[in-house]
Amino acid sequence: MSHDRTGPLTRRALVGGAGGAAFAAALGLPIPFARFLPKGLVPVALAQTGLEGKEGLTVLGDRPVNAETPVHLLDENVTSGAHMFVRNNGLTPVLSDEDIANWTLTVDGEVETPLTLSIDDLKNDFDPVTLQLQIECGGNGRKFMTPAARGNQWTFGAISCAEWTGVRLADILTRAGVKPAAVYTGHYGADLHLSGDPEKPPLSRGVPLAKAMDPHTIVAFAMNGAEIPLLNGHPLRVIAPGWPGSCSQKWLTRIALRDREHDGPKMTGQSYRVPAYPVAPGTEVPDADMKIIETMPVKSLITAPQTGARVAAGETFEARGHAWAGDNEIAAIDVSIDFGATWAPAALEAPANRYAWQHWRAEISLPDHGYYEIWARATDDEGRAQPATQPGWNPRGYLNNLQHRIAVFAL
Ligand SMILES: Nc1nc2c(c(=O)[nH]1)N[C@H]1C(S)=C(S)[C@@H](COP(=O)(O)O)O[C@H]1N2
Ligand SMILES: [Mo]
Repeated sequence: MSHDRTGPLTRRALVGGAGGAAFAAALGLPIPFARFLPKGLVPVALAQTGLEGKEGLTVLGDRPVNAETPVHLLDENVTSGAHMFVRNNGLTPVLSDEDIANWTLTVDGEVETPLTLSIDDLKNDFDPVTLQLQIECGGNGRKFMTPAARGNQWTFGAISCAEWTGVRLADILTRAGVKPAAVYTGHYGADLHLSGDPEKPPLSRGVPLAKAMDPHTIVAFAMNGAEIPLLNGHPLRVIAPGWPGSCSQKWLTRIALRDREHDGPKMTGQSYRVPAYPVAPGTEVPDADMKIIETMPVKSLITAPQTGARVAAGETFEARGHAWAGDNEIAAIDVSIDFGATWAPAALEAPANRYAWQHWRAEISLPDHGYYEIWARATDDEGRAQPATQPGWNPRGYLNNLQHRIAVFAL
């Protein structure tokens, strides 16, 4: 297969080849002493793209940039750009106004008519859709896996639910004409591999054709009524809601229809895969026994009060948060103040639309002064509930949907 990526940044980057020349292309200036730049060192100007526009996130790493949202900052019903987590596998592209103005999406592979669409084409030639859609990193919760799994040690904050505007991927693919051989998509973005090699996409994942044709899978050009934040994929990204966030390609330049399961970087081996059968914690599992993660599991958060809160004993206060369940809906959410010995149902709102997280609230009063924990447990519409500790262990620490707990001091 070809790893050709289209789009302004990559075309520019391709002019120079790998290493220093590619960095120069990304920076828009030559690097006179590029020959002395040690291999593996990323120019500071690229590595420190930083977290512009973000507020209060916990930084897990800066090369690539990875930052999660403290749970209490996820209290908003619709996640703001400032509070949306960032998960990068490569370098955030450096984009000029011209790059954005000339942005195109190429649709090729197993299609009757390959397309090259500008963002104006998407806005003018297709029906717009606006939906609240949740995106959760497949590794959210990895920190709580025992034995530990390598990778970003996300706690609870690699989840967002913003309001996205774009067009249905199904409409784009239908316009191109889906060939009978097509079974999977392959997504490509304009971010640069950490090595600076423009031939190597940092990540290129895809979804089965049925998920691509789902009316909630979109190509988005706006978020919360404004531009998408650069770190979250401006000016164009896929949203394949309810599936690992890695299916939602940022800085989208190309979608290829494949006649087989896509095999781009992070699609194969152990990436975003779990054992096809339950394994004991710590087991080494051969690649052949790993299957691709599709829907994310049922999960919930307590976004208020903030953990560590002081409340008055015997007085009522509100606890609240959100719950979501991948392709499914939430059927119930229960809260406990006695370490899970007893549970009481919380009030649950319907989702704004399918694939939006659902808000819940509960009136709580703590009987006496002392230390308490509030635990939340969501159950999906197929009767699956969150476990109190880690669910099935898997080598890369994906899909950890253990219950969220907060500490509360009653005074
Ligand atoms: N082009 C590109 N798209 C990408 C990634 C990436 O590294 N490059 N990371 C993916 C992963 S693993 C996740 S979880 C989501 C995170 O989306 P966010 O950074 O907007 O929160 O983006 C996905 N899309
Ligand atoms: Mo992810």
